[in-house]
Amino acid sequence: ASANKPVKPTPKKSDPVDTRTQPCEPCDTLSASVARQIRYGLCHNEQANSAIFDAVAFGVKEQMLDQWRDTRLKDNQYGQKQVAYLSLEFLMGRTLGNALLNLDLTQDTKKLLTDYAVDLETIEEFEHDAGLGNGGLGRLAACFLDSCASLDLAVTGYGIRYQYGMFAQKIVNGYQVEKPDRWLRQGNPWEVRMPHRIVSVPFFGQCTSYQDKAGHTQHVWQDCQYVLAVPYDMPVPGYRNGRINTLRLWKAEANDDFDLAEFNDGDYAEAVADKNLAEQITMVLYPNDASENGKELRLRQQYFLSSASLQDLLARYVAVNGDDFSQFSAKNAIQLNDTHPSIAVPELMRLLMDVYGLGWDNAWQITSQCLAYTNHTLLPEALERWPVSLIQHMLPRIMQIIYEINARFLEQVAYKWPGDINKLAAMSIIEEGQQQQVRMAYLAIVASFSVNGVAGLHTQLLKAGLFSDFYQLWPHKFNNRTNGVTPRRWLVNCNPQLTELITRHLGTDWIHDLSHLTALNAFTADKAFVKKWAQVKQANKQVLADFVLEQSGVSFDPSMMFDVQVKRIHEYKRQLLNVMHVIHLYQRILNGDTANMTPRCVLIGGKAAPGYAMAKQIIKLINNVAHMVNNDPLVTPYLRLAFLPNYNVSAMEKICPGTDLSEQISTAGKEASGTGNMKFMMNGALTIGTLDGANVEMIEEVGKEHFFLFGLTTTEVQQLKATYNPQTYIDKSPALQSVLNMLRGGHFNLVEPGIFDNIINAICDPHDQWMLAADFDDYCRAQAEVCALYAKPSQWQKTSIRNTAASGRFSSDKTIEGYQQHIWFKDSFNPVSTTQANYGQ
Ligand code: B1H
Repeated sequence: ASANKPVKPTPKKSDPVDTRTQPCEPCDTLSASVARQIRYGLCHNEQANSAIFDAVAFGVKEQMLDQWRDTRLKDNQYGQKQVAYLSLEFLMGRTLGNALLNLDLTQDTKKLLTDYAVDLETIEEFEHDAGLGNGGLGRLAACFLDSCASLDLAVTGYGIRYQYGMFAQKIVNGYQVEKPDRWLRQGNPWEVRMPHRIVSVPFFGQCTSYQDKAGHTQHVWQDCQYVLAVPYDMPVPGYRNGRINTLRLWKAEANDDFDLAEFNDGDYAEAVADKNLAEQITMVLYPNDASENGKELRLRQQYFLSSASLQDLLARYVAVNGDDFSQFSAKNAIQLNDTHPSIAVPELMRLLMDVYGLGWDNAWQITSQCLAYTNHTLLPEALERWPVSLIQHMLPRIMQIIYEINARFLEQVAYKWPGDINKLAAMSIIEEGQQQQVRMAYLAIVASFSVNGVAGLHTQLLKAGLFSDFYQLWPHKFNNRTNGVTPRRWLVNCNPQLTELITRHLGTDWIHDLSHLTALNAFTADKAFVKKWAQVKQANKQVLADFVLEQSGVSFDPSMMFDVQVKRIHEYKRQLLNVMHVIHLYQRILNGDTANMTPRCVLIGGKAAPGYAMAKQIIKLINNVAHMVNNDPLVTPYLRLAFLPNYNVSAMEKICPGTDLSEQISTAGKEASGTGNMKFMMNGALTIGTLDGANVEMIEEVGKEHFFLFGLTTTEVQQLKATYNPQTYIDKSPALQSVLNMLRGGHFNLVEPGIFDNIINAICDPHDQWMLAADFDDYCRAQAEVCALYAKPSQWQKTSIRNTAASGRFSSDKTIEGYQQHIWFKDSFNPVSTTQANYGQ
């Protein structure tokens, strides 16, 4: 079989019957839909709450179908540019609450559920999180989908329908244990299988070429194995605007090309069973928040997603426009969420040339005018490289195209820097060495018209560091788009009480335009408002305390300060610094030094990549420290510590409304943006943090007097690196000495000697990139300021109001407006001049 089987443009068919005008039973109300689902959809008489959830979800989906189809029909006319957001991750969480909010069906649902004697909150708990992502990057994609639909943009998310999402985390004897997440076991009421849009993705085989009649060299990729890509669509409703966008998730299935030889040998069953290999491609999400280097199956996933999505886009274009591609880049933009789908670069070239018959120059012009690349990390270990030999073997035609892209690109480099051989080596898409590798970020930059970072500081560092050569060559490609989060999920839906309070004073405009929240500043002078604000926080803290007790067995007292750090466990995020501070407080309490100490409950949650030993040890340390702290009745009036197992999207919906203090304490220059920081701020938490990622811009918005800033700056971290000596900091800090002594003495691991040696050594190692010792004292100083302010409740509450008021810039609506104006629709907008900010380096 050849990968370039000609695909005939589907002729435009005029439907003989417009099914929408055909008579059918009315489904004009949600309660009618739900009643019908219960009667005819479920086919059993179970009235269990899980069955009610299914009926409601199917009913809500039914309510969306007309608008969903209308959106598609409209978009297929290409009245506005279509955007495809390609991402290996969409961390959607639950759908029901958010869909009801956006469709304005929450009240109807509450009302109809009284007939079934159950409330909405109970029903919602029966929905399994769609955990198709690791952390910030995947959740960002989900927030973007909500904002795009709410801004009435024709944006389609393309991802993978993993059968197993992010693993479930159990804690056994303080250690993380991973359990598979079979999120589809109960079925997924939101998805619709779209068998008429199946495409076929080639793997393996080899390349040959021949001269065609016109004397052009034609390439054929042949003897490949094909895997079917079956789309499952999920609806993405905009906020009360009638638009329903689509998240299209691909599932891998075997095709029916049975191996005849095996069949004739009588091994029919074996031949069929073999086909399971194809289906492995979409079996499991890789649970690493820094890339999984060199895993063959991961590359298969990346190519599978890229090829299927591009084939889908091209087929849709051709169905409307025929095979004249001159308008393709005017009508399509493709956003690459990090390099994970960057194999789309050569794949788009391949499809345009080998399937649709375009020449190189034409194909390159189109490709480089529609692709845009977002970088999410500066960490070297997360920069993707694939061995040339692996791509050569799995995707031979793709490797050919990458070589050609590189050859043409290096000509431009030679032209810009004549005679500079080092530049050629430094910028080449192919990295030389023992094993040749393809640098996926360079491939993405070369082919994209836009390269963006995800916060001001991050973008500045990309331009000055990692991508500086490319920035010199193509400064116009580089731009910043600071991340954001959707205020629908992260304020309105997760914090109804605060929403009600805000709306009572500001009306509802802020839900569309979060900058209106600045009007809250005026209410810091209104005593009754401040009091109400405090009451809402108190109620949310009670909800969070109940949740923590249920999940971790630790009892939190809502009269104490709630200090929270939830995110993936990673050394650069410095959960360890947090624990060291907890140990410091613990020692102070044991020493009777409790004057000026504000009682606090510390909550830490997050998953460690299963292969990341140090991160797993840090989880164990948190749990062991928690054990000592929580079981000492002299300590618990001042301090409690809980590790929350299985942190995920729906947990965060309970956590951020009930948090007083948000911990954003990464080593400066390491966290590209952060988005949890924004969710906490929106819900009125104060932040203790470093000058890193989007914290920098949060400080710009709220003012540094309303933020607990500490630690080295990025420049200081860089300068200190060569001469860093933790011992000098330890010598200067009695507090740090005591913490290290207690750890060394085995106080937290009396029955498991030695288990924390690694951690202790890391802190004292001159190679400690995360510089915990250097920042420890200043962190404790900032924490003392936190205590002092918390002891003045009305000041604290006013600062809390100011934080929510200043969070408008971090709505993903704002972020998406930026993508729209400066990337996707660049030509149709006047360039807005921006002044260079200095991000506190
Ligand atoms: C972020 C990742 C990431 N950056 C590799 N990079 C992955 C890298 O599966 N992999 O191989 C998965 C994820 N994730 C995060 O993106 C940043 O650390 C955050 O700072 C940022 O807020 C978020 C969204 O931009």
